[in-house]
Amino acid sequence: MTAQQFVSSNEIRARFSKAMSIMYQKEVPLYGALVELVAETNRQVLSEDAILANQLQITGEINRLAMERHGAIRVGTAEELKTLRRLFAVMGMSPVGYYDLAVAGVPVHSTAFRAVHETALQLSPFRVFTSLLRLELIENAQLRELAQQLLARRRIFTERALELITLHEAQGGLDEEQAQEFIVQALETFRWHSQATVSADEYQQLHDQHRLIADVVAFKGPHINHLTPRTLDIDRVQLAMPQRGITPKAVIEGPPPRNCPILLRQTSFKALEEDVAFIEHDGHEVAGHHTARFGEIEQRGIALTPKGRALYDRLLQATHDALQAPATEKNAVQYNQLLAEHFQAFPDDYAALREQRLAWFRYFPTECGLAAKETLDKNSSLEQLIALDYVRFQPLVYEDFLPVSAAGIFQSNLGDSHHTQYGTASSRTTFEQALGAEVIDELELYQQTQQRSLQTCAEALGVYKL
Ligand code: OOG
Ligand code: NI
Repeated sequence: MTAQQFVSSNEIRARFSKAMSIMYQKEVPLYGALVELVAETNRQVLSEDAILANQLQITGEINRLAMERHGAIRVGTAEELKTLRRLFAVMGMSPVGYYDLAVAGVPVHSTAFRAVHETALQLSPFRVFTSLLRLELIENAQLRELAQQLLARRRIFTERALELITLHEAQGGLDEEQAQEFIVQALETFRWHSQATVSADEYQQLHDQHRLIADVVAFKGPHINHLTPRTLDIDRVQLAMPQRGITPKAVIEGPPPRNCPILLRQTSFKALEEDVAFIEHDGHEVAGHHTARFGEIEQRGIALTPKGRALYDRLLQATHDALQAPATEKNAVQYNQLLAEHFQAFPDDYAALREQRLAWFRYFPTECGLAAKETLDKNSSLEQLIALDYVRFQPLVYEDFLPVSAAGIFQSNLGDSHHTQYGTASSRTTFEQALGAEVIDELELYQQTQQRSLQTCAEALGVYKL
């Protein structure tokens, strides 16, 4: 079979994320209502803000606006995580970044499976925040044993999905029919099962240890726990949610509203209480509830360099220190004020962000630059070309997650009663061993994308080096 007959991994990812979205909207109708609200708000923003509409056009962002989504799952064993890595590889998704959530009282560590090249991201930005439960953090030995047994017993992938993953690895791709089948089979792993694999009593024990543990251990598979469309105005959607019968979390995670958005702002609606059936040891079912699945929205801004990120982390920490308590409905106004005050120290125009090397950019040759190609000094520097308006820059969008924000999203969906502090040090190496691969350093990816855009400019304008 030749490579031409294979469906591209970008195409499989795009189709898969669409199939997942349809499945989730059916499973959680309130998520469908959120998607509608976001689409409406995006249309309004674009019609009001011509500059933004134009910028999204230039960077090609406009094409992926409606499909911008991420999801999240939680798995229980190294074996499950390893196989997920192979499954996501079929869709051109690699593990990027390491997130330690134990420091925030959530007994998991995580990575994000996503496309890494800007062209692939443009075709489908879909990514999956994937967490591995840290069983060693369950203090009760008996309960830990029960969790291990339950996890060892379950099979979260269909036989056919596993065969198709192996086939993909052997032949280097999947043809049309195989790709279609793969999407159907892979989706099964993420489906919701209302029938638990434990008795009501076992569920309660797991739940009492940590709600997240019950969510990972007590079910047949790692159901997708939320999906996330992209909004152009998160504050507007946050305000509009209650009018649609959607209850948002208390505060938006991440930086405050800005002229030049940085990193990632997120908010979610609270997880729904859903009917489940527990299975007693004599085989009969008992009705109960489980609360895990929700909907989220995100607004992405420019990716920050290590220097910019250090400044972000410092200002966010200072905000939390000043609030002296977790952000809740009660202190939300105060939190937002403190956040805005502290972030005044973060430059809010792209030229300053670039000059101070706080953020990553993509560079584009201008029409007049291209027209001047023949007469241009081949030794021109980037700054000279920018001053001549031969080169312009656009923000490079942040494609990853933020550990403090992720912890906030987890916590708002786990009930506010859990603020356990775990003593055990996290370990990226342990995570990578479970994953069976190293996670990619996201900063290198941004640097490479910026560098590639400079290279393209240099070639287009015929200058030696940028
Ligand atoms: C993942 C929460 C983190 C985000 O967007 O930061 C997350 C989870 O609840 O499993 O999705
Ligand atoms: Ni999320």
